[in-house]
Amino acid sequence: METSRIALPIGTTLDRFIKNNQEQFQYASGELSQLLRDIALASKVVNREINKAGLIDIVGAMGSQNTGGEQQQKLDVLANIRFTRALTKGGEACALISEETESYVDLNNHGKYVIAIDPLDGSSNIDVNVSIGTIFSIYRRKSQVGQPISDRDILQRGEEQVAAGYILYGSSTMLVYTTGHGVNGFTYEPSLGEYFLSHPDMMMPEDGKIYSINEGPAHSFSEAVKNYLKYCKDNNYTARYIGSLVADFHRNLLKGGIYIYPATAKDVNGKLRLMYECNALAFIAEQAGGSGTDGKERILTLKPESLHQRTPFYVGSKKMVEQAMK
Ligand code: P6P
Repeated sequence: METSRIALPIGTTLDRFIKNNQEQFQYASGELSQLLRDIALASKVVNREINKAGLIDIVGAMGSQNTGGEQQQKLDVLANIRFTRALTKGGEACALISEETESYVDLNNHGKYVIAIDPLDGSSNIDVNVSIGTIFSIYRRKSQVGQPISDRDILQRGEEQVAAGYILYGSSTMLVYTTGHGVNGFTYEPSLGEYFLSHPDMMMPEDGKIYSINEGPAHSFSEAVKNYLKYCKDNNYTARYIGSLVADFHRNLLKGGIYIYPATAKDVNGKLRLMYECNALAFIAEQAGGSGTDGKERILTLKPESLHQRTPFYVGSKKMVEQAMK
């Protein structure tokens, strides 16, 4: 049961905001709050490493591959270590699903929450100094605390998320998250080591004129996608594609727009991952008045069959996603 929402002023610290948020939930006992703090702490460490990546030997590829056969960048692996360590020390998470690890990681059997995370998305942009991001989803475990983790804890639908967010390591570093009661954005002040509320109650414009898609493989797009792209061009929309999902999503959240990664000849189920990319951003989009689908269904209703499964992804302004679905 929620008590009355108190609108906190711009400049409120993330910690104060989380504490205030918790007080709205009569039975909240603080674990979710602590979990959000653990994620924020890890993001501060990753942010520091990203900002000096050019100066110390952590750019470039590891020479290894991740679960999807993609070249692991050194910062990918570092970010995964940082988040895994923060969540392990925090003790609130019982299991971690990560793009960087084949199976889920058992963390602490007494933790109440399951985290799905892409520690560093857009890693191909790291060496060219383009914005990159972390994406996370938080679920409540289904099994009893203390019991072994099972697939029913791990493979949950996006609509079961209790919280989701992203960190955008851009010209400024921002943390944007929702606990199902709206979306709020915090800007990081490195000299103080604090996130401050800068974008309260974020709402995605209902319509927009920006479309984000890699048209390289357009020859293999479905007729529906080709028709939608023609519609965008006939209506003089603007094409903006950074090649970093979090950066494209964040711009569309602020200005209105649609991001599409459809099925292609190379990625017949799309390239993006349901568990640790699409579910989180679809939850945020819906909380901000937008929508997220796989071209047919709401992303949040899709039943995951495996940890790293891919899905076509259409996310952004409600009217633009509806138009693309026609
Ligand atoms: P492409 C980055 O690898 C990523 O997962 C997203 O951040 C980005 O939007 C997309 O893939 C880029 O993929 O095929 O256009 O290079």
